[in-house]
Amino acid sequence: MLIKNVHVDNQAALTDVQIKDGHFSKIAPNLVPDAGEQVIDGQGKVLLPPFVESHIHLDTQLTAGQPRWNESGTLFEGIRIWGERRQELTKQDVKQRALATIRLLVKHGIQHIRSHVDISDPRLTALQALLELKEEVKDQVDIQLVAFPQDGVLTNLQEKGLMEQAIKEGVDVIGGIPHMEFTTEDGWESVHYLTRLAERYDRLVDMHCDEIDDPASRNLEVLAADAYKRGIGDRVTASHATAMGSYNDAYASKLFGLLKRSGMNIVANPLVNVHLGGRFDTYPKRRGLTRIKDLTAAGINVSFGEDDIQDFMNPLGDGNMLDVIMMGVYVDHLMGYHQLQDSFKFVTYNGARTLHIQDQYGIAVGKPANCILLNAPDFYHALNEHREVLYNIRHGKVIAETRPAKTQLYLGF
Ligand code: 17E
Ligand code: FE2
Repeated sequence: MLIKNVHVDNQAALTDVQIKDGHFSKIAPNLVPDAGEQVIDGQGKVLLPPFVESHIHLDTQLTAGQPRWNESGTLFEGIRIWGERRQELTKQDVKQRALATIRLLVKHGIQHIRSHVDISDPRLTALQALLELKEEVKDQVDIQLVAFPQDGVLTNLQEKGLMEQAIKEGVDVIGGIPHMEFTTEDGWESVHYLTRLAERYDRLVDMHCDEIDDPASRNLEVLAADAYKRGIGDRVTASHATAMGSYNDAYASKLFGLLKRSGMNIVANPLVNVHLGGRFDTYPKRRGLTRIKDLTAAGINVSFGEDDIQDFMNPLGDGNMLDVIMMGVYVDHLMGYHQLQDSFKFVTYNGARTLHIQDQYGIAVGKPANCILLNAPDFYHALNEHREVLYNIRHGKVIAETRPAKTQLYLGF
């Protein structure tokens, strides 16, 4: 396959990209197609590596209203509703909703997904379903599974055993939720316990960490210190980290030093956390997000996730990462022209770093030929005008193609 005239990685220069045997083979202007080679005319549009969804819960998606809607909009009501819905899970139910979600993601240019999966159900139904699904779809999308103890590993007395079982069944990543443990000390202990497990079983770590508007929720420093001391920072992620939006600046400054030294990653979920955050404030009302802009400026890796699509935590969402970016850049004041142009990195290269897949990711000779063609001359226009992913290409084969809708105006001017 030869893709002509594209702005690779949103760069100003135009080039061509050739694919052979599922890998990028040449990247240079004026390449000539071989006899019979498929040619895509990029028409001066942007070619990026596929979008990375670095935080979603495939087991809970598309359950909005089941058994009831989250009318308060709080995380806590959401967790209660899930506690009810979870009792009805079957493998088929999970697989069918997860597949429908993956279709939405692929349509919007995603090929790499990190999915948390709740392991509080002693039958581990959702995990079994997603382990099977991961295998079934692996030619089209890469899925990492995170063992997510929604009810806490110390708070829910069964959960330690379930965590070890989930690891043995093959999860890629160890999850956690220290801010939901009964006490501050239990939260810290859970972090130590889980990072120790990660070392013992050689797994990545991605905890829901301090997803609460409580400036006293400081599990992130414990996780960062563990990551630093164990030398596993690049394999460790804190998701949400929204308490950081409530920390004072002096403390944040100290924390940033530790985060930077640890080399760990942060995932922000701008849509869901703007929606769930600030729910206990009247006015002034906090935004409930982590410090995307400051973390980025400090050289700490931040990627974005959708978290939820049409469930008890988010009634909206259709798999489009542009919506996630849009919310993130608005809420954390990343609205400078260059910040907007660069904002694709939150759902591409930064996401790949979070997932620890950089070796196999990116548009470069020798790497797997995974890429997306956006219907825009640069990322600013793609974001602003919600442009389509025209082609989602996996190992040199088109796995999704979108034809833009055409509008005809009848205005007389
Ligand atoms: N569970 C949780 O604790 N936080 C979330 N944002 C979601 C599930 C989606
Ligand atoms: Fe989450």
